[in-house]
Amino acid sequence: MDKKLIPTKKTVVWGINKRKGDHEGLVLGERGFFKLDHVASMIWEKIDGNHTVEEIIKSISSNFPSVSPNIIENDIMELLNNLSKDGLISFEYKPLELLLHEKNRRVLSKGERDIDIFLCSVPSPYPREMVRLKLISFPPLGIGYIASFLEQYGFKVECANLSALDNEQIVEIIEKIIIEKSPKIIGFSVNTEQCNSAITLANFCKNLNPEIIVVVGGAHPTFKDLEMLKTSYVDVVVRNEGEITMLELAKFYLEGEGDLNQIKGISFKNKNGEIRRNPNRSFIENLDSLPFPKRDIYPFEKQYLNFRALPVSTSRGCPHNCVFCSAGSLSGGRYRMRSPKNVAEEIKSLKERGINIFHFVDDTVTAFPKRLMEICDALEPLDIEWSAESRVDVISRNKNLVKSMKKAGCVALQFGIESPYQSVLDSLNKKIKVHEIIKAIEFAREEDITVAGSMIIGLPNDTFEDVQKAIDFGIELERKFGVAIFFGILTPFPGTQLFESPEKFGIRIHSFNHDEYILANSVISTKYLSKNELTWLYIDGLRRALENMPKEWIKIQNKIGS
Ligand code: B12
Ligand code: SF4
Repeated sequence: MDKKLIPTKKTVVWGINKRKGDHEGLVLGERGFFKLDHVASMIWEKIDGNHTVEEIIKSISSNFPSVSPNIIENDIMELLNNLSKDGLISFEYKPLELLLHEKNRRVLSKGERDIDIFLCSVPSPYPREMVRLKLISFPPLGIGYIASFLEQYGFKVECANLSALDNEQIVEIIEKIIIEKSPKIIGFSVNTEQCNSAITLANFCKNLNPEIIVVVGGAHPTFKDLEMLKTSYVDVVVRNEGEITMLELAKFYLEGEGDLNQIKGISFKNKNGEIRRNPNRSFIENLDSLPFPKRDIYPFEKQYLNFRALPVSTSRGCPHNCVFCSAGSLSGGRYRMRSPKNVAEEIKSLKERGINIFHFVDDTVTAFPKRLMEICDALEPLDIEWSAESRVDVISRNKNLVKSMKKAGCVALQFGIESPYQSVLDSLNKKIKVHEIIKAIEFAREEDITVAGSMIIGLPNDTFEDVQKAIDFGIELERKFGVAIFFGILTPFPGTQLFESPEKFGIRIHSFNHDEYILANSVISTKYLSKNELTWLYIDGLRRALENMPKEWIKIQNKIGS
């Protein structure tokens, strides 16, 4: 083994049990959980994508001065080889930053412009192997909507989902697009965990062409506009919805029309380098007025027929305001819906292109049962399959709605269960009842709809024992009803009440490194639980949930993909 190689974890799911003073690790690999002893855990912690094998050996040796360095070196190499054989680490991965540093600064000659705007969603720090599980490789809708809107006005736009590519491919595609097609604007779609990658890539683009305009939008920049602009690689932040704002920006930068100071919904740096935040833009009320989103998004344009499910959005926003979720503030509390006819037309047009499976990405597609009934009536003759997320309250009160959903092709539903304790649900402003959780699951299962439920580890006021009992509750739902349970650690995303006032909920935020905001490792501690205890409880919950995962869910997941 070349000691200059950098070993990198292929999983983000691991934890060390420090509660009882021991130092034992538990790691989730593709073939289940692996236990790591004391020393192996120390080595595992060093495998962070930044240390070479040589550096890891040096650092571990310094902890054991009385042991011969040769023995330590051999043991470490053997362990690394075994971890690699078990599929837990890889040696080929190069961090994006490293790859980009290897590239020379290149200033473009001004040529003909092939495209006006390049839009992409950026990679997350998740190891690329997670992509193989198709967790993040949907063709994204946000940039798809903006692209088709801009194309209506004659702008030439190309899109890519960089989340679905490995780092070498990302560098290659960005270079190719910027050098060969010379777009004037590059736009990045950014969630919190992707914000560091977005900044790194923005820097790379500016190096390739210092005149390119970098625009960022999406859930993270909407609330962290100043943070993004301070990096100096970002020119404009688009807050909230992007279609109309991006059109005005395109007109300004490409046609010299308008004035940045007058474009609503942007934050930007003016000529003097001062940061300006313009007033908010109002939300689009008539969603039917938008063109259907562009679906030809690299690398999906040729492959998406083989892809498992295509995302469709039938509404925007959420009328609720749960303290851990940014859906309410992202949409300014404005819930807007497409007409059933408009939704059916889009699905029909995709069906004509050979697509039969869809995933409704709405925050809550069931908010207005009457509209959903009408959508179901329109979808029934199309003979398609679909999945969606829903609140439990609506489903628990509408058995007929569930029947119609089933007839219209609904094969899977995901419910936000969050907690089995009524007082905790109330403190989250979730506005659901525990009995509604059970009822909704029963109704869906009676119609043979596969059910997944998400639950949160680390809710305010939960003790170690409370969380263990909450996990028991989730496992019981798996065993009794065949529900697939997914746990996530409470994470204070920008735009949530939890982020704005953590102290109100007895939460301490320990890390503002957004790479860590992935729900699988803790960035907080609560009144009763430390950061490590939360991670450990999460892993324990995950392990038990996977052991009891209904086979039916695995089948449906292979079909739907998320
Ligand atoms: C579908 C979805 C997913 C899919 C994404 C698939 C894909 N490739 O599209 C999957 C399941 C993979 C996923 C995963 C996760 N998700 Co998610 N997801 C969503 C969901 C439900 C819908 C997204 C969507 O398509 N919306 C419809 C489109 C039209 O809206 P949009 O994307 O917001 O885009 C508009 C604007 O934001 C803006 N805009 C967006 N990008 C850009 C770019 C530019 C240049 C401009 C100008 C404007 C702009 O303009 C668009 C059009 O108006 C949203 C909730 C929501 N309401 O948006 C959560 C949401 C985005 N997800 C969220 C989270 C937390 C996650 C996960 C961390 C959860 C997890 N660990 O499992 C991961 C992280 C993945 C990642 N790498 O970032 C949070 C993000 C919070 C945050 N601050 O980061 C959201 C907001 C949910 C919530 N309410 O908290 N997610
Ligand atoms: S958790 Fe669900 S119901 Fe609550 S605000 Fe978010 S999307 Fe709406």
